[in-house]
Amino acid sequence: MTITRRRLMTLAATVSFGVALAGAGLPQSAAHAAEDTVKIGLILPITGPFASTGAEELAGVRQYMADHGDTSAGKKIELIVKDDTGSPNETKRIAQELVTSGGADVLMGFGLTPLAFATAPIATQAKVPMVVTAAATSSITEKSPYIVRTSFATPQGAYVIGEWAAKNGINSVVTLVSDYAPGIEEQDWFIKAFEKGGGKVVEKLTVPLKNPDFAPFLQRVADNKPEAVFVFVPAGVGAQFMKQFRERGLDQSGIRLIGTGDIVDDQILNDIGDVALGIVTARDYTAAHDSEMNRKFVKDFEAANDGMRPNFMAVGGYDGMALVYHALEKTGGDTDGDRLIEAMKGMSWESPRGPISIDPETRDIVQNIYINKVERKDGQLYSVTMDTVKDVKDPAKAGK
Ligand code: VNL
Repeated sequence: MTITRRRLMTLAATVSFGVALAGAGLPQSAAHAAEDTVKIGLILPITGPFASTGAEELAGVRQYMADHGDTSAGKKIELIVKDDTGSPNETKRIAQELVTSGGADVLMGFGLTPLAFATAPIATQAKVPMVVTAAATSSITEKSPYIVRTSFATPQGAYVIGEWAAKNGINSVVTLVSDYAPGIEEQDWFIKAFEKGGGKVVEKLTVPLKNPDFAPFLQRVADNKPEAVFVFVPAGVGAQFMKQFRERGLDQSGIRLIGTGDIVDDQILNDIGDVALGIVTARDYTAAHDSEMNRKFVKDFEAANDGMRPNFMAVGGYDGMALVYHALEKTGGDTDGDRLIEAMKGMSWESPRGPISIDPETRDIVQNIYINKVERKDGQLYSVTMDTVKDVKDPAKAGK
């Protein structure tokens, strides 16, 4: 925003208005309502090992603004984009700066779980809504009453694919997951559902998150000869995993590959190539989702981003913006943190992934989970939906 004379005068008026109101014992939020700009501090890993997630998220946010304009409830939406490089200390430092000198009304983004964990106390202290559009560990939403999530909770997909595997003739599984909170949670919730359905887990493998060499772990999988291997690696890392999977001949071993959608995320699926054919995963979004809204979303997104296909991270960002726009409409443009959070609770809307809502008790997302199989469609690889489990609440919060 360029500081115009008018803007300076508005700011001065707002400040004195706020002080006067505080003195009169009236709510401070009126001061927020007087601002004509809503600042959204979007913190993402734009560079570093998880830059693919930053790129998808940012493009998703921008697509929402391209579709809906840059105002909501008469307020101009100003996006402040910051790169945390995927380092939790950076995320926290940037968030602190944004809510103090930066004047951010909303914090958004958070590409990985540790980045969201690090920032939660800032949201609480500043009473600023923190819209988590990527990071997926279940407990994130419990770390601050100001957190609302528009991505997914890892147990949603893990539980659904665990049930699916047990029901579809898979009896023995080795789990292989990235060794950090969402990976361990995926492993645990997959096992819970799979064992409940009568399946047996023969070995649990955890792989370092940073610079992973999958070879020794894939050797363990080959030695165990399970009927399937359940895999979780974060978005963007699947291509490297699949390369080693093929190099070690696991694609010829008869061991099936199952997981949550992260392993075959839509940005990298075509690069992975035919070795991905037949992989079955569970996730809240696939670019192949069959709806008019999604077909338009994919077409516009690809056109705006040099052919990059939207993945589940893009849709998390898109819906993060949708949530803020809708909440502002409900508060009449009031940016008071408590009012915005109240407005977000229970909100439901149509997303490119289908119908979604924010659980008013947990502030987490409730959504369909799609069981998808990688197929070739019009010359490209897609995760094509075979089955839908409707309105899935995070099983970790639903007493499962
Ligand atoms: C997380 C979960 C990150 C799933 C991911 O990709 C992902 C997380 C960066 O919560 O850290 O695909």
